[in-house]
Amino acid sequence: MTHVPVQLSDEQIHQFREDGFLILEKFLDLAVVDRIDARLDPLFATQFETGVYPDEWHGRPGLSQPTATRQMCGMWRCDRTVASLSLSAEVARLNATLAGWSGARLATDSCWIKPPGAPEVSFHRNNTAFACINPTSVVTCWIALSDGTPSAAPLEVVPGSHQWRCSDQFRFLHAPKEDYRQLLWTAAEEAGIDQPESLAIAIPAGSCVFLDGNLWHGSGRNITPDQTRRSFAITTLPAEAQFDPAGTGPGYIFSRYRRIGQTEMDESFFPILWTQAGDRTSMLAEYCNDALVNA
Ligand SMILES: O=C(O)CCC(=O)C(=O)O
Repeated sequence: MTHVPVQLSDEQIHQFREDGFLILEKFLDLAVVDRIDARLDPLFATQFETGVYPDEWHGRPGLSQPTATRQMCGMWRCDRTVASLSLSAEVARLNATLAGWSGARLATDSCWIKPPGAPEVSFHRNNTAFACINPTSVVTCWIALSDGTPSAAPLEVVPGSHQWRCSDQFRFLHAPKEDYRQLLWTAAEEAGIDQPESLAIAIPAGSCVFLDGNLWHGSGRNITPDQTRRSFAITTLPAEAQFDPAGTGPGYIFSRYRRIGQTEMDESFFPILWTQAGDRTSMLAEYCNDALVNA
């Protein structure tokens, strides 16, 4: 089945810029959801179709606590079925259109699987992980792969918090010992906001939420006895993004891809997915299908 391109209205774009997020119901066909979802467990069982290991990996069945959140980043290089969604021009076009960019390149992809009992994910802003890149500006398309419920650790966002003037630093996000909203409280105080309110987003499988890179978000404990919450997120940068010169911004995983003495971002790691002018990194056509063109 072919995915029908989504036409974002001016109102939806305005809403994204005002609130810092936008929900799109029924974004993905359930056949695409199932195809991507079926690849995740094999990846956590170290079955990497391309032989490449991911950039980041948290929660290993058999080694970690059974309730640990399973998160992996940079999965598109490990598996070409996953890549067919991560590298889709459609997601990149929507991310770019909401942000007002003329093009988008992949920053990273990531899955977040929270089994019953999974602990909290600390509130954070995605831009913080990209501080070594200029502009430090990402948009994430977070896609529900399972039907969300209020008790199964839905994604929580703080509407309007992308506009706060506050600072923060990259931190480990999983199973915090302190209140998972602690950094949120600190940021709100710095921004002069009294009692910020978060909104839980429990959406059905195939629906998605776009997140501004400065929006504060996180998720609570999965308190259901039997529901695993599964999701997949695609994060993009503006097409023209470059590394800051070495040493000028904290790098986390991404600065390892900075070439010595150069600021250009290598398209093998940060491919151009969509531009208004119709550009796309040429190797993508060879690497995999586009899940939303040949769905
Ligand atoms: O799914 C979650 O619990 C957290 C997701 C998240 O932080 C992200 O996609 O940036």
